[in-house]
Amino acid sequence: MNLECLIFDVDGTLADTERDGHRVAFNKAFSEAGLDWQWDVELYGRLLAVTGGKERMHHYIDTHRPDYNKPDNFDDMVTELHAAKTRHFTALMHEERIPLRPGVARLLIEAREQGLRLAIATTTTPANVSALLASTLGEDGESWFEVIGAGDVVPAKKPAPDIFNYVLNKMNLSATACLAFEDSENGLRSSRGAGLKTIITVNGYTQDHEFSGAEIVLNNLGEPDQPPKVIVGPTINGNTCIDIATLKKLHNH
Ligand code: XBP
Ligand code: MG
Repeated sequence: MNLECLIFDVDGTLADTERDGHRVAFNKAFSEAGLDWQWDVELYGRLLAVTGGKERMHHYIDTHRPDYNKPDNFDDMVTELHAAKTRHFTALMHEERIPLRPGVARLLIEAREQGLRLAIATTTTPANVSALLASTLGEDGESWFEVIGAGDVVPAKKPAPDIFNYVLNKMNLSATACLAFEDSENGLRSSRGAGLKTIITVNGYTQDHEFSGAEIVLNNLGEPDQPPKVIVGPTINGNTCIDIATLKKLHNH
């Protein structure tokens, strides 16, 4: 089966958005609302076990704040807090402080040159994806991706496979014609659940996750002058970075 399409997760995979993007935006929304909820770097790492911002806030209150008396309209309050958080996150992206991870732009450009199809499968809100792509790839960045599966478009977020299945259906592709790119255990469970071979690039929050079932686990995709480190998986030729030729080999493996 030929490799036809690359499907990317966003948070932690395209860019390291969690610690200095999402976490900061949540905290801004909380203090703006007069709440004493503040998520430090370490706590946020634990809260990442639950994907989705609204789901994460519910999880925080349920597991970390037994002292908090939920008002009757708690669900609406979380929805409002989440809208404020999205506003803060997109504003942060427009400040252009969070770059794409090593090798991401290079690989996307090469994929486009070689006629591969590109898509996104993420739990984050669509506006966040648009803001990140515009700030890193330019105003037409979103148009590089044929389908952007994001947020509440499927009811069950990662680790459920639904968002990857949604993208495959929209593109009329079988999983065997694609590779997925993920950074986390929840992401890998989701992509594998949809039958996708998966490339993992770890980050500070996910380096100790369980990645069995991945084709390869790397520190990042690398650049020609900055080869990636293979953490688990086959050696890639010499000093090369992850390019389309390497991906085709991993896909046929
Ligand atoms: C990303 C997430 C998202 C963001 C927050 O997971 O878990 O929930 O942290 O996004 P993945 P929203 O990279 O596996 O898709 O606040 O917009 O929900
Ligand atoms: Mg991720």
